[in-house]
Amino acid sequence: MTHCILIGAPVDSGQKRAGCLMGPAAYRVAGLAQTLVALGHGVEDRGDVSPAPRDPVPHANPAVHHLAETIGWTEALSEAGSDAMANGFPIFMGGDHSLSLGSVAGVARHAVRVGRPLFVLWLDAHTDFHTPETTQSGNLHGTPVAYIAGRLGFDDFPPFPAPVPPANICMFGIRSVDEAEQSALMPEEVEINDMRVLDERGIGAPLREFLARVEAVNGLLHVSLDVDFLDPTIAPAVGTTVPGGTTFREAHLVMELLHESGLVTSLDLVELNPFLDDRGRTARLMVDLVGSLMGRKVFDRPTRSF
Ligand code: NNH
Ligand code: MN
Ligand code: MN
Ligand code: MN
Repeated sequence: MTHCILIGAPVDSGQKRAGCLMGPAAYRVAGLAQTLVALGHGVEDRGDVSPAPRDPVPHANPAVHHLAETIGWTEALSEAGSDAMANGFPIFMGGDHSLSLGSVAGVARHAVRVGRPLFVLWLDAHTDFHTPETTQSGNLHGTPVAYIAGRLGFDDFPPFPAPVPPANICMFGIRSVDEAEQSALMPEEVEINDMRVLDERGIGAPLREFLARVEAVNGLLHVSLDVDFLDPTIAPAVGTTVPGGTTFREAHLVMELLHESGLVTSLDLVELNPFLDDRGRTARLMVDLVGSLMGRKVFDRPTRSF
């Protein structure tokens, strides 16, 4: 039994296509809490975080937009995340991916408190490794991994508490990388399992290898699930669709393996734009994936027999 803490993060400032702010409501309507309760977990819904409004913050890169608002979310979600980590298993219901600037900062504060290394599993079509200086779209949802890894260029943000060593960051589903991200990632040890790797090796083997690394050092594991990790044919409710994403079963297998590992300690659900959904199917798929992560099985074997 896990004590799940739902944190609504209706963040829409990290990109330009309005709608992610309806994400938390969609997860509630799609039955996230009920799914967790049916699996035997406790659920505490802390409602939606709502940062105080603040004055605009200018930036040298004129493309950058909603900087002040995104800093506000970062501070508020870091606080909410750090509190929730001390009491249970936080599930951040987004909201666009800029929410992870704050959610992972909060988790990292907790990691320092308990003296355990933090690992991050990034499930996404994109590497989100821009800084506010390198982004061409100006969309700050393309920056959280750079912040988490301690890249320079985030002076306007609160300093990231204990940056995560790049070798502790592992990505799956990658199929859209900007040039500036490519060159910044090249010398780093971030593990990038792009779609080519998944085509060649399948998703299970590289995931098991990563989980073994987490387990070996008793790490905390934060999972950040971007809707566009999934193929747009099964998950249309996202502003940045990229063809060639993961299948229904690949995504569930990831969640099933994560459950079996018992290592996951926090989760982001990001980029759901309910305004773009097809009769709620993307929201329901995301909730079902959380179901697999939290213990729902296709067939309940006494031991793993394969
Ligand atoms: N790399 C692009 C940018 O920074 C796209 C980022 N979009 C995402 N990230 N959805 O997950 O604008
Ligand atoms: Mn706006
Ligand atoms: Mn993303
Ligand atoms: Mn993405």
